[in-house]
Formats: sequence, C-alpha cells, structure tokens
Amino acid sequence: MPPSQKTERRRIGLLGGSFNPPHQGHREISLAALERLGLDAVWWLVTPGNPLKDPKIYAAYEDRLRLARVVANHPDIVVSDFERRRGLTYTAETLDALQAINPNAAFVWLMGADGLENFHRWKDWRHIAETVPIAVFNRPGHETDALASEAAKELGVFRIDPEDAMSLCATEPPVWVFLPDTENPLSSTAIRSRKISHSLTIDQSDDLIAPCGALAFFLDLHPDLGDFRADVIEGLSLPQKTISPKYFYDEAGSKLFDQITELEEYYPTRTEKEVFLENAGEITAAIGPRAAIFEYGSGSSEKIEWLVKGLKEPAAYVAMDISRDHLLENASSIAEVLPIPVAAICADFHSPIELPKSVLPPADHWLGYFPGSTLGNMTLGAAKNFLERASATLGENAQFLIGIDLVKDKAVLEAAYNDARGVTAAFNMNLLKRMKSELGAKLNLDDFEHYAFYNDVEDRIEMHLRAQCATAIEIDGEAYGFVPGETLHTENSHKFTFEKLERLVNQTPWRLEKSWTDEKGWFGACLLSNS
Ligand code: AVJ
Repeated sequence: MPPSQKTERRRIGLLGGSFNPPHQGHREISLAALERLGLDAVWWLVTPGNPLKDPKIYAAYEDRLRLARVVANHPDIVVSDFERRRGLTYTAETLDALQAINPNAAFVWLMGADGLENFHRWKDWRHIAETVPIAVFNRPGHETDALASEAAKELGVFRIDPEDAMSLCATEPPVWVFLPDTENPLSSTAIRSRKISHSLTIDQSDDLIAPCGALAFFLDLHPDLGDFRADVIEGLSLPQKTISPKYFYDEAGSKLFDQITELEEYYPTRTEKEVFLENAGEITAAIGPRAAIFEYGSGSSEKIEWLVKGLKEPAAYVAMDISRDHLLENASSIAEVLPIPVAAICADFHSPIELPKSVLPPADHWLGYFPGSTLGNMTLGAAKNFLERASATLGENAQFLIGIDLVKDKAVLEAAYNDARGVTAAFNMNLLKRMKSELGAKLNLDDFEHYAFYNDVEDRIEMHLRAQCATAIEIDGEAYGFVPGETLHTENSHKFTFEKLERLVNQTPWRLEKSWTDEKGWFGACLLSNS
C-alpha cells in the first residue's frame, strides 16, 4: 500500500468491556488515547456477557449501553453494541470481524493496567497481540503487577517508548506501549473542542446503526411503503384507471419478474449484462480510482460485481432499496464477498437521500449506479427530478452510471412484454390477485386480460389490464365499473435513444460523459458527470 494511503487510515481505539457500570476511568483512558495516540475516534465495545450464565446482566445490556453514552459524552467516543449484534464474546473474534468490515481502519486495542495483569488468560491473547497494536494505560496501584504480568513479560521485546506513542497505530503488531500517566490527560479540553468527522462507526441514533452485522452501517430512512388499499381506490377513481407498478413486487410478483428476466423474448436483462461486461475495462477506466458506489434500487446486489472487479481501489459500496428485509439480507451477503466496506440504506429513491459519507473511509468521488433501465419506469418529469436529487445526494464531482433500454424494432419490443409462456401476463395479472387476497376486492380474474403494446408517440411500452367485457372491481362496497375494452394502466417502460437521454440529462446538473451499447444497439450504459 502506498504511504499516502496509510496516513489516511482512520485511527480507531477500541476499548472493550462489560461497562458494568461505565465510569470516568473509561472516559479518561479514552481521552488520553485520543490525544497520546493521535486517534480519530475511540469505540467502546460493550460486551453482552454470556446470556446463559447471567440473564440478569444480559437484560441490563440496554441500560449499560445508554449509560455508557451518557458517561462518554464526547463526539469522538462512540458506544457500540457490535458484539451483541454479531453475537461475539471473545475479543480475538471481535477484532477479526471489525477488521474484515473496516479494512481501511487502523485499530488499536486500549486497556487499563489492570487488564494487562489478566491478559494472558484471554482467549487467543497471542492472536490479539499479533492482530492489533496495544496501548496500556496505567491505573493507580497497578503499574508494578501489570508490568510483571505474564503477557507483559512475553511481549517485552515489542514494547515501545511512550514518546513514540504517536507512531503506535502505524506500527505492525505485535507492538505495545505502556503509558504511565493516564490520570491527568494534559488537555482534554483541547480534545473536546477538536472537531473531527471521525469514525467509520456511529450507532448513536436508532436510524443509523454502525456497524450493523457485516455492514459498515445501516441507515433506515423509513420509506413510505405506500398504502395499497388507498392507492388502488384512488387509481380506480381516475378517468384512465391507473395503479403504480411498485405494487407488482410482492413475493409472487418478484418471483415472476425473476422468471421474466430469463425469458427468451425478454432481452433487457441479458443485454445489459453483456453491455456492462463487454465494456467493463472502458467503463471502470472512465470511472477512475477510489470511487464510492451508491446503487439505487440494489435488489439482490448482483450487478455491483460487474463493476467492482475492474475498479481501481474502490472505496465503498452502499446499497439502497425500499424493501428493508431483503436489503439487509442481500447487502449483508454481498459484504462477505466484496473486498470493500459495504453499507445499506433503506429508502425510496423518489425522496431525497442524504448519504452519511463520514461513516465510510474517504472516497475520491461518488458514483451513482442505476442499472436495470428502471429510469424508464418514470415519466420524463419524474426522471428529471430524480436526476436532480441524485446530484444533491452524491455531491460535487460525482458520476452517475445508468442502464437504459434503447428504442428498437417494435416487434422485438412488443415480444419482450408479450412472451409466449405468459409469464409477463401472470406478472401483470398478479396485481388483480393481490387486490382480491389483500383488499378483499370482488372481481372476476377471467374478465381481464394482459395487454402490452409499444406507444411510439411516447416511446414506451405500456402495460394494462384490459376488461374483455363489461365488468367491475368492487372494494369496500364501492364498484368501479369497466366498459368492454377499458383498461387499468399498470406500467410504463420508456425506451431511449442516446440523444433523447442527453436532452433529458441536460436539463439537470448532469452531463453525458460517455456511453456504451451492444452490437445490436439494444441496450445502453451511460456515464454522467456533474463536475
Ligand atoms: C424492471 C422496470 C425494467 O420495464 O422492462 C418487465 C419491468 N415489466 N416486464 C421493464 C417489467 C414487464 C422491467 N423493469
């Protein structure tokens, strides 16, 4: 690793314990560590203890956590329940887990002199000493016993002078320092007034949990999941009956969509993959080094792997999706395989999103990532607003990589939404099934048929549910009548030309930097820039 990068690593002191109760000694050690070791932050790792052994202590965990935050009372001391979240009891395991999810942090283990006396009894204590530098802070009356302890003796040759404490974090372990004068940290006032956008980890708010399992953070913006009943009633009351395509994706609908992506006729998924993989070298070169990636609507987080492999020193990957549980599951599993910090935000991209950038290692710039041609589901006005919000979220000097489905032969387009096996029809009809089962709607499924066509005035595929006879959908005692041939509009899927996309983009802070397509020109990848 080049030296410039090493100095950028966040220096994080770790103070573990039961904090039962937390007291000023914890705080003094932390303040001394911030100053003497030049740390960016200290994390207090409150250990849950063994729940089987002492359920009473376990029950008090929330109290210990809360009290620790009160006692810490410092912007650079972060109280973390990481061990409880991960179900970890041994420091050796905790360190491995923390390093795995925060590869850019320089961790140092902090302990009081009393801790050193017993250190050789800790599970895998030698592994700990080989994993992180250690700083031992004197506690009154413990100096002699601590320095005579088994661990102190065995690690004797690795002890450095207190004068060199500033270099401890950057020294390859095993290495340790004994600081004899902890009691009076010289200028804790100075430390207190220091403003650092500190750690890779905060978990002081209910909405921002960091770290969260394998994730560097999880931010819950509590997206409005929509009220299916209210939206159906409102949509059925419009002159052109309409319902948002977001209601396609319940469990059955999501499974049907996955099947659609495998269909012979449905070229977009497969062609997009081809465009991204065939041009990966050029795309990742145009993105440049040390980008942090924010994916809109990350779904199963499959498409991030198209990029990460080729990117130079990617800084982080933040997955965003509206479905909380799937997001946590998918982001957590991608976190295990990606070599960079992974985080997740539960949000709706139709609302503003603020990225907690300071919780991640610093990036050269942010890259928005929006594959899947989902931009095409929005009206042009909505797409414009979305691009504006994205520029605000990603910040100055950002890039935005978007997948768009391109205008092509009408027969190809219409076949993709009228597959021979009727999977798209089932996907569309699933909305009516949901109305029956979830809203108790009275309707006759056989009265409706799947109807999809290319509207070449608007350049879009439209999907509708069309009444084959005079019929009605009855909800809450109210009947919404259909004359024969009348439709319920369920989705728009806009198709672009690069020129049309550029016209749209030019009405926003973005400019089209570069674009790629496949041999047939069926699908496009566009790289935008707002600098
Ligand atoms: C996931 C919105 C890109 O518009 O092609 C597939 C959804 N609808 N078949 C698309 C969809 C019908 C798909 N998007």
